[in-house]
Amino acid sequence: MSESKPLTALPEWQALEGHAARLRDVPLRRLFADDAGRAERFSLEAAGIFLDYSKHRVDAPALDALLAVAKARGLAARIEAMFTGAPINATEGRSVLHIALRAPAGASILVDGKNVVPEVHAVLERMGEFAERVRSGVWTGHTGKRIRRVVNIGIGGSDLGPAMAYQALRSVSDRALELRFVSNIDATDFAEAVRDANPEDTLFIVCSKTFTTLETLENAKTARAWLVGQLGSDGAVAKNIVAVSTNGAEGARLGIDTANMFGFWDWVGGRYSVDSAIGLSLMVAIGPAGFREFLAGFRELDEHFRRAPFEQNLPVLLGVLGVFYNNFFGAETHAVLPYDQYLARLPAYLQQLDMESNGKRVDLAGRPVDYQTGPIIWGEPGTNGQHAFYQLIHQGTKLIPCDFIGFLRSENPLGKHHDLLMANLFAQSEALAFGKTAEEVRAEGVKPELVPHRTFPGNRPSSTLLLERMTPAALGRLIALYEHKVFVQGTIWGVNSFDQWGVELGKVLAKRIASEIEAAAAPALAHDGSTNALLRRYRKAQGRA
Ligand code: G6Q
Repeated sequence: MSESKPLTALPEWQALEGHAARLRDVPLRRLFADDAGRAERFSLEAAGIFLDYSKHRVDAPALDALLAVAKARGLAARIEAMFTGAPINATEGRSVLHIALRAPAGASILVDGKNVVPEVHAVLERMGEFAERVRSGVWTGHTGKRIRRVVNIGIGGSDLGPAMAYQALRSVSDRALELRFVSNIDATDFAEAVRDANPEDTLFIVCSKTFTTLETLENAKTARAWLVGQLGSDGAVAKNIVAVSTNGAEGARLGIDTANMFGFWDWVGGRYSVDSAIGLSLMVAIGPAGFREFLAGFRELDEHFRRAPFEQNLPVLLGVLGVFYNNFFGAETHAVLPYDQYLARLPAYLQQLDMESNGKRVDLAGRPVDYQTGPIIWGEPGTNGQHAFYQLIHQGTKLIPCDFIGFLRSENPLGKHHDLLMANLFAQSEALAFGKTAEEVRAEGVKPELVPHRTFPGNRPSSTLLLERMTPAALGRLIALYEHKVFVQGTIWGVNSFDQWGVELGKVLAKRIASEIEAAAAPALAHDGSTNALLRRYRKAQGRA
């Protein structure tokens, strides 16, 4: 594990304080007024994404200083280490190779001396065959009925990716098939997903990397019981349930035919797995060709990230800008604001990707950090957010850097909708950056006592990301962009972005408490007073001693 110098001891890091101090009171209005070419200079088009980062509180020297930190933290070497399969997930002794999931067939990426790319393509091939059979009606349920509903059972990384991507790609999905997603241990999730379903034409895809996750195992058992109960035969399991896992043996214990299991590898983190077999439900929805296009989008961004110089590198720029606000401007959160209804679940997906990756308090050497790490990620699609929480972003006391994401063309070009949608996006980033001065408000004839209320300070930074259309390739590019941005930030903060011990503790404690709740005789409770009392109250309500 890295024994490198602590981040705050680096002169490059210390230099950022000076840049932040210099820029803290410089309005974006001034930065634009002083530099007619700013919008052009601080924008970039690569891998199908146009990024305007001119509405950020940086100038050329500050940006150089931020990139110098990335260099000093060995970002270039770390990118190479990831792409070549080095075990950079040090706390779990694993490679981090989501990039191998979209590598071209002829590529070679070695893990322990073995090229993993042929296996990746072999699984993709099997997934493709299966997806085609379901889509064409060759694969039927136990009673011979064509599949009409696919229910993905999984949680966290085995749910959020396919759920977000299915919604994002509805316009290219087979409308004769409906996908549902069951993740929560709350039975309501399962009950509502099957309430109006016909078991004969319902296919469950159980997704679990480990096949040990409480929620998924319980939901899978319930699905099995529902199918067998409704169809009156154990035989239904083989045709109406398939599984995706790295742990085939556990899947088999549930009665799932190993022939209907799709594998992946421990070098794919859950939150980085939407482009592995975890995306099987998505592939059924959009077809193997659509899924290949999705992977091609990731690949384009991967190539860009690996090859482009830092000053023209989309994930690097977004990463360092985020670090600047997070560590030198006291920004605690970062908003993701997609101006596309199809991307409604993107903020939730990025919440996991970012917060589970960089929500860490020790560095790679195990030292507690003395600086802020990952921000809180949140957001909603525009324009809805404008009528809800944007008020705080405009006039509140907190600095919230924003990502505005828009598409040049709509998948549903109806009347003036798209022009109005985009007008709102551009208006918001403009208003946030430039605000409205008290003089401007007064000049509108506003009563003096209302002037402070109607003044907008501006200087609220944002990136604008524009893509051509909401296609599978565009979605792949966007996801890869954020994956690599998280990587850049994790590298600068020196944390392991690829473990999640914080999730594990909850899993272990819940298992222990579940057995105490279920015990027939009153268990000896040895928790804290609060937890003991809550458990007793709950047991009493269930009629247990
Ligand atoms: C993701 C996390 C976590 C994981 C779920 C489901 O990076 O590890 O969200 O994906 O806990 O785990 P399984 O796929 O093993 O069921």
